[in-house]
Amino acid sequence: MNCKITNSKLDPFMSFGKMPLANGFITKDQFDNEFFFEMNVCFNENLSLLQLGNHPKPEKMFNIDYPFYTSSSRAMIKHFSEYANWIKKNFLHEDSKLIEIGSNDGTLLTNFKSTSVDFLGFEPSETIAKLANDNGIKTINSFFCKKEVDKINKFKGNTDVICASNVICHIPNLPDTIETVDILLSNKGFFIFEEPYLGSMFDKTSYDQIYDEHIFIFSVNSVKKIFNLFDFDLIDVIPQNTHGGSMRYVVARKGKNEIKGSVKKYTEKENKLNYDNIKSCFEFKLNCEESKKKTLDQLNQFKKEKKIICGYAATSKSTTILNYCGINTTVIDFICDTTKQKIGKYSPGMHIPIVSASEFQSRSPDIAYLFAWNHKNEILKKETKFLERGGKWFSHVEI
Ligand code: DWN
Repeated sequence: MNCKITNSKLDPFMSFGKMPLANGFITKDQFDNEFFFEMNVCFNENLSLLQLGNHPKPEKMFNIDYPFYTSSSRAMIKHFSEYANWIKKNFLHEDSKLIEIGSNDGTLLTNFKSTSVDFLGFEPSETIAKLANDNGIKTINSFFCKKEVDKINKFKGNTDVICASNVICHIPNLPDTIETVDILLSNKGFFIFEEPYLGSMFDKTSYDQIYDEHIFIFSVNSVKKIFNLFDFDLIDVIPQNTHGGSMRYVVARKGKNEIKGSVKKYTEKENKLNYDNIKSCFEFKLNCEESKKKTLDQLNQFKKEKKIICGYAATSKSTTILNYCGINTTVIDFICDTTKQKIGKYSPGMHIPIVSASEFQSRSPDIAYLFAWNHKNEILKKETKFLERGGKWFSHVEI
């Protein structure tokens, strides 16, 4: 296995075993032909970078069937409206150009519709790109990569902000992405992206952040080191509450901006906690094993008590939990979800039926495994009746 940035040889520090596609929700007739890969995790100490050892090709994951829509969470719609306002206020002027990588259904870009900013999204899923275009958000249905830049000549060397959210960690050929940013970004432009944060994952033992699509789990040290290789500076980092703990990174051409104190603050904090070296990975591995045991003990106890257990939200993360812990329909009867593309299908690998959110009430489960624990506030607020009638929330992370 080789580092996706430096090509140096890496040995995995842990394996989660055979994993299906995290968003590979399937029908019954597809059970026998399901795709699996061995999900190993490696750490490049030179870059302080946690990454998958092997993974499916991007085209296998992000295609016409991709079923995740950013707008599926109201809290995330609000977050992206605030994120857009922050970008407008700090980085844009009237004639600015802006590109979003992996713009999904346009939840962020829609906030630029009423401005004079010339904006554009790149989205590889045909269905989702079409939805965005139908809603008036100009979206190129493609991966963001060097071979696409000739289609957008006016943006070359002329883009003030290139941004992304929960996307850069999905791109195995990150060097190509950074070189594409280099071609498109203006001399004084900014590359801004936010991603699940390694420190939060280690803190919470939220190992379910690791799945096929999350090729990298970034830290401040790793982002700083990667971008330095390409003549860019990491100039600011801002922690975010989204997705169980994320970090927003602001990157600019080398030497063009003052580097804010936040970068030093977080690199030093990470160094103290060994997040910059493999020691923390070994500890994380032990924590994952302990978490798996605890989860299974608790679920088995619920079963002994004859409780009906369901899953709440068929998240990508749940694919890791269910397959790593070996939880199938003998434990969880169904998973409810709001996404119409998932309802009526079965969960990847463990084949638990996905049902509509309305069945959460009609089937009266005793226990709900909150797979979207990152949307806890939003979900608990709308599901108050569940607790009132004696239901109990469960998760492997503290909720
Ligand atoms: O990086 C990624 C993140 C940002 O989003 C992707 N690789 C894919 C996706 O990950 P996820 O599936 O773990 O995302 P969420 O946002 O934790 O979960 C989304 C799912 O949860 C959707 O299927 C909708 C469902 N959901 C629900 O059923 N009821 C969500 C909410 C808020 C709800 O109330």
